[in-house]
Amino acid sequence: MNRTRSFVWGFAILVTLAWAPTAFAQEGRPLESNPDVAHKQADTNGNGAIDHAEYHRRMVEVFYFADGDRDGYLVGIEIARTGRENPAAGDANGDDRISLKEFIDEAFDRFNVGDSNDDNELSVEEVRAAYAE
Ligand SMILES: [Ca+2]
Ligand SMILES: [Ca+2]
Ligand SMILES: [Ca+2]
Ligand SMILES: [Ca+2]
Repeated sequence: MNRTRSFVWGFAILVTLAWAPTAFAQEGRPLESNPDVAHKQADTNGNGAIDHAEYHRRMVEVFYFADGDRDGYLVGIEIARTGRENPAAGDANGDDRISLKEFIDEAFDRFNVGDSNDDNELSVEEVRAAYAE
C-alpha cells in the first residue's frame, strides 16, 4: 500500500471523510477536506491540539457513522465509507470485519505516525503535514 494513502485515511476519517461524499452527505454530515477546519472540528476544547481523548471521541463517532446497520462491526461498504484502501487493514483477528477496538487501535497507529514530535497531541501543523504528503 502506498504510504501516503494509507496514512491519509486516518486523517480523512478524523475529519469525516471527503472520500465518501454520497454516504456522508446522506447522513447530513459536513464534509471536510481542509486540514485546518478538520483540526478545529476535532479539537473540541479549542486548545489548538488534538489530544488522545479528543481523537478517540472522534474515531468512535466516525466508526458508528460508518456502521450503517449498527451492528458494531464494519464490513464491505461500511469499511469503504471510512476511506480505507485496504479493507483488511486493521482486521487484527482476521474475521473480515472491523470491530470498534480494531478500528480504534488502527486509528491510533495513524495518530502516532502523524504525531511527529511525539507529544501525544496533533497540532494543526502535524495535520497539515499529513494532508500534504
Ligand atoms: Ca484539544
Ligand atoms: Ca455494520
Ligand atoms: Ca476483525
Ligand atoms: Ca504532536
